[in-house]
Amino acid sequence: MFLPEPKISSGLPRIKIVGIGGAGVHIVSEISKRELPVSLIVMDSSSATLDEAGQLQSVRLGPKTSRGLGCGASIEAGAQAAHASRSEIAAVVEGAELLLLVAGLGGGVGSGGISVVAEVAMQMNIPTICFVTKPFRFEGLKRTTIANAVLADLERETQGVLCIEHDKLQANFPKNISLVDAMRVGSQHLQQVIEQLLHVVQVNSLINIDFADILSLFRTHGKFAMGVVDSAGSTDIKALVRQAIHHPLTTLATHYSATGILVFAEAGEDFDLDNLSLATEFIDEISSEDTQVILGVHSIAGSHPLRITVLATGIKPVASSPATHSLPTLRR
Ligand SMILES: Nc1nc2c(ncn2[C@@H]2O[C@H](COP(=O)(O)OP(=O)(O)OP(=O)(O)O)[C@@H](O)[C@H]2O)c(=O)[nH]1
Ligand SMILES: [Mg+2]
Repeated sequence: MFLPEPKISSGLPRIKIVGIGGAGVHIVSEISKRELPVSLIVMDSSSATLDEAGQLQSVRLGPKTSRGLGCGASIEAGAQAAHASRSEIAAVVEGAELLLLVAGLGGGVGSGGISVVAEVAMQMNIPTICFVTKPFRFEGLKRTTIANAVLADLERETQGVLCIEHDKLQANFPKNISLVDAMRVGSQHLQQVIEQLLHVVQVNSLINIDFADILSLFRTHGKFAMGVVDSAGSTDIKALVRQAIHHPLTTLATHYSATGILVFAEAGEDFDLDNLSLATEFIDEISSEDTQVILGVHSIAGSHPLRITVLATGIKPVASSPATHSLPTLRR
C-alpha cells in the first residue's frame, strides 16, 4: 500500500514525536532535554506517568475508563483508552509532516495505544514510523505474544518499524547488569537513533537532500534499521557502513534486502568525500533494481572526524545475497 504524496513545506520539516505508555513517555522525556527543533507529545492513561513528563504536551488517554491509572498490562484496556481519546490524538498530531511513535511493547497502554495513534495518523495521511522495544523473555510469554502481534500490525500499517529486543541487551552486556540499567541502555539506544534520524533529516533538508527523498525511503512498509558510527581514524568505508547497520541491539537476518538505503557521511574538509562511493559494495549486497539509494555527504568546515549514518528501510530476509543493480547518486 502506498500513501498519496504528503504535503511538504519549505524549510525544516515539521516532525512530531509521540511517546505512548511508560517506556515511550520516558524516552520522549529524555529527548526533551536536548531542545531539538521538533514537537514532543506524551500519551498515557496514567496521570502519574504524565506528571513525570513535566511540561511536555500530553494527552491523557481514556480519562473516563482508566480514571488516571495505567492499564495493568491489558492491551485491550490500552486500546480502549486510546480509542476514547481519538479526537484529542488527532488534534495533537495534526500538521505533522512526519510522525515518530515510541513505545515499549508488551504492556497495556503502549501496546494498545500505538496502533490507535498510527491508525489516526494514517487517516490524516501523515507518514508514520515507529521505534519500539520487545520485552525480555523473562517478563513472560504473554508480553512477548502481545509485542509480536503489535509489531506485525505496525509493520503492515505504518511506514516502518525499528525494534530493539531487550533480550539482546542480556546477550551483549555484562551478566550482572541490573534490569533497570539494561532497560536504560535500551532506552538510550532508541533515543540516539531517533536523534540521529532527526539530525540527518534536518541537516539534509538544509543542505542537499530533499525531505521528500527521505520520506520516499519510507514509502514501503516493514522493518527498518539504522545506525551511526564514528570512524576513529579508519577509512575502510565498507566496514564502517556495515558496522553502523549491524548494531548489537538490531536484529537482521544473515542475508536481507532493503527497498531504501541512505548512507550519509559527515566529515571535515580534509576528507575526500568521493571515498563514500566505496560504500556502493555494501549497498549492492542488500539492493535490488527497485531499491532507492541516497548517498549524502556533509562537509564540515575545518577538521572533523568521519561519521557515517546508515538507514535501510523495507528490510526483508532473503535466501542469499540479492543481485547487484543499484546506481547510487552522490548528493552534496
Ligand atoms: N528500554 C526501556 N524499556 C522499558 C522501560 N519501561 C518499560 N519498558 C519495557 O516496555 C514494556 C512495557 O512497559 P510500559 O511502557 O511501562 O507499559 P505501558 O505501556 O505503560 O502499559 P501498562 O502500564 O501495563 O498499562 C515492558 O514490558 C518493558 O519491556 C524503560 O524505561 N526503558
Ligand atoms: Mg504504564
